[in-house]
Amino acid sequence: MSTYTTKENGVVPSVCPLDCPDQCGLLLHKKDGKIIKVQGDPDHPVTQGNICNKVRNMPERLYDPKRLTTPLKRIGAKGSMEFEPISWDEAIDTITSKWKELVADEGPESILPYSFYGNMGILSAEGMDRRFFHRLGASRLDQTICSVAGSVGYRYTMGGGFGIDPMDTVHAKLFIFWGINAVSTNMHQVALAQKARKNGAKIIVIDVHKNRTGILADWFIPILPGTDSALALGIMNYLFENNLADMDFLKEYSTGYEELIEHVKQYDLHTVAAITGVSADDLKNLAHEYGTVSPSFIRIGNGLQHHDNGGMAVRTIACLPAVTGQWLKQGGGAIKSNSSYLSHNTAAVQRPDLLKNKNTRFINMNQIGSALLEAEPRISSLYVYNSNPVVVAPEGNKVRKGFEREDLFTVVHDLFLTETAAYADIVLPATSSFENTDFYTSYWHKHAHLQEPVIKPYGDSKSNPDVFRLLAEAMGFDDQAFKDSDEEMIEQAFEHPANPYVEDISLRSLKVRKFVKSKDIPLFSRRLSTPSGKIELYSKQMERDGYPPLPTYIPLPEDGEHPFLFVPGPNHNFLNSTFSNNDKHILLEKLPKVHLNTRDAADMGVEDGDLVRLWNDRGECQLHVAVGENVLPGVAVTMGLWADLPGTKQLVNSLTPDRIADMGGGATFFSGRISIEKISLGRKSCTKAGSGLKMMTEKM
Ligand SMILES: Nc1nc2c(c(=O)[nH]1)N[C@H]1C(S)=C(S)[C@@H](COP(=O)(O)OP(=O)(O)OC[C@H]3O[C@@H](n4cnc5c(=O)[nH]c(N)nc54)[C@H](O)[C@@H]3O)O[C@H]1N2
Ligand SMILES: Nc1nc2c(c(=O)[nH]1)N[C@H]1C(S)=C(S)[C@@H](COP(=O)(O)OP(=O)(O)OC[C@H]3O[C@@H](n4cnc5c(=O)[nH]c(N)nc54)[C@H](O)[C@@H]3O)O[C@H]1N2
Ligand code: SF4
Ligand SMILES: [Mo]
Repeated sequence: MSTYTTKENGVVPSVCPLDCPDQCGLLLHKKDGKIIKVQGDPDHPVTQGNICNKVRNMPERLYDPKRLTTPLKRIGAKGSMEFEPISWDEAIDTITSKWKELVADEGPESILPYSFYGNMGILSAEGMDRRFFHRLGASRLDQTICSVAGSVGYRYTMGGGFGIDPMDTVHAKLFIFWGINAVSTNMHQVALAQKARKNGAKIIVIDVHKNRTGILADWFIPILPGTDSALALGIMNYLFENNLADMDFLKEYSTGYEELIEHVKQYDLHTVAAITGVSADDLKNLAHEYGTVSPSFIRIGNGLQHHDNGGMAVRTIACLPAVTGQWLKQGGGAIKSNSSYLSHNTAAVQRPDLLKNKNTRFINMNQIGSALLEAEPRISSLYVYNSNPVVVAPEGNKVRKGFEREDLFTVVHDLFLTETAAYADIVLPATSSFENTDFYTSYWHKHAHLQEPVIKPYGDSKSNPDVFRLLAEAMGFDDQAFKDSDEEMIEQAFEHPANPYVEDISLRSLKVRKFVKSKDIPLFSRRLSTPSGKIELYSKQMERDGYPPLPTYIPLPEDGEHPFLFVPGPNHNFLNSTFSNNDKHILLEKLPKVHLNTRDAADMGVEDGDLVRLWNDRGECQLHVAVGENVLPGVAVTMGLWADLPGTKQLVNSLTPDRIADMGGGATFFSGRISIEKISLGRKSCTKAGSGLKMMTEKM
């Protein structure tokens, strides 16, 4: 147990636990045993004392009266939010009795964990939980909801989550934010770009929506959703045609450039303009700048890979810095994710060896609705933690129908009675990250952080690892794996000779230094982790896996006869659905809106503020319109994963497809089509939505 818990007052270092690339160093100010203020840690080498508004407001979330303090059992219908408090003993006994029965009657695969990174702590998100479910033999969850398609596409090209050190990007003279709303989702990368801009750098944003990031760009390039591969291929073609490619770099560090040169000839300016909506002139200017300004840096976002062709889109963009030889320039290159630098010993932490049946099925988390309704053999129990699938998963109506199943035994472990918890048979209260021991590894900058408990557990809440220790004991699992302490697990994580980048990181170094950087080994001083050891412009592995071996534009599939492509992304003041239950954050976001082009709005006879119905074969939503030039005609954009408040229909995932992307089983949130029609004048409906909001927050 840490010394921190004994200090009632003072300032304690910490780290932001949220699923955000920046992973800020924090200082927690304590008074009388409570956190009263959250501040950025000025000592953190990357985040340097700046944090976002969401986390500055964290004390409100920590001490929100709606926070769960005790286990609950359902006493009303599923979804009715009627629960009564029970003890931990009763909760654990109810869960494990049911699971023992299920294991005997239906086999352990009838039980499914459902989790993501509501808390990015490795022990909280992929530690004792994995050990437990491996030992139990439960169905495995394929964790595909976030970035997997792009990660697989990037890995084919670059060998893993390896980009440049973000601190080097201050040296770039050209920044391209490509499919990333970085002002909201990676604010310190924007700070670095602004710094570079003072030294003459130019910022280009390529996006389907001119949001906060588009607004700060020197040049905003609107693109039609799902067409980024074509744009990148058009740039490559221009670079080769105009002798702007770095042939020396390509010869030395890549495979297949000769094939690539021939292949991209089909992507001439006019063909690409017709596909992407980017004019031939703009494409030419963009390609010319990319070919002549150096160092240039591309920050590849998650948005552009939430498409059926998202893996290939990232794979294609990842080829660009090779064509211009940018990887060898300080500040040149790209970042998709830097997670591989800090990869730890997952086998030691997660213990896959405890799983006896190596053929245990996987359930793709993007298809949880279908899985609950159709999987054979059926899923009879679900254990949800670190995630809120009823709001965040696609095909939301199917998801809710699945959760309503009377014969499904559902447990939800969370800090709040979320929309998902509303369907639980047993709800368990979770500690916040500041109440736990854990470690964190950023997927953007290259630092690992230690979290030690800063405050006592809130009410009777427990951390994820502690709940799994209790469940293991009650199931009669007496393996040493369940007796390891949190600190022992952190030690095991960094016993990892396979990754030289984490050589300096250990429990001890983290305790002494708060945050420890991965080793600075230049990426191109070693073989890349691709089969050839080089950047694979031509990938034999992709060919073997059934993909075109060269980067290729593959259009989005049909999705019904609906006129709009629907892009429902995250917003500034929530983090996925986290904070969507906080009045301050809701007020900052005002209302969920759908952004439409002026021309489309005029065609439909709708005006700014009007309430419209968005619908397709999967479901419907009712949102207020924001009219303008922020999106291209034929595109409809919403922001934020809002809860469905009484009197509203604003769950955007009611409309999103659960089709699986081209790579890694990824999500296709942004590849759905919708129709839109006017309902009534805005003002009246606005009031209605507002009062619904109040009702909901009072109820929760
Ligand atoms: N404030 C805030 N920060 C967050 C989050 C949050 O909810 N709120 N969520 C966190 C999580 S889990 C993640 S994964 C990241 C996500 O953060 P980002 O990587 O920024 O991803 P998104 O915001 O989903 O999408 C980025 C942009 O892609 C655009 N886009 C959509 N389709 C296309 C396309 O086909 N082509 C192009 N060029 N652009 C397209 C969208 O309009 C959006 O502006 O942010 C993390 N940080
Ligand atoms: N339409 C649409 N849908 C999307 C996206 C999109 O852009 N558009 N983005 C997708 C992406 S990129 C992602 S990553 C997913 C994210 O989806 P989720 O992972 O479900 O993220 P959150 O909605 O933030 O929910 C996290 C939950 O974990 C809880 N939690 C936090 N800490 C702990 C803890 O220590 N223990 C336990 N037991 N619980 C904890 C929080 O209270 C919260 O309820 O959403 C996806 N859904
Ligand atoms: S959400 Fe992101 S920007 Fe905000 S404090 Fe956490 S890591 Fe930093
Ligand atoms: Mo994500």
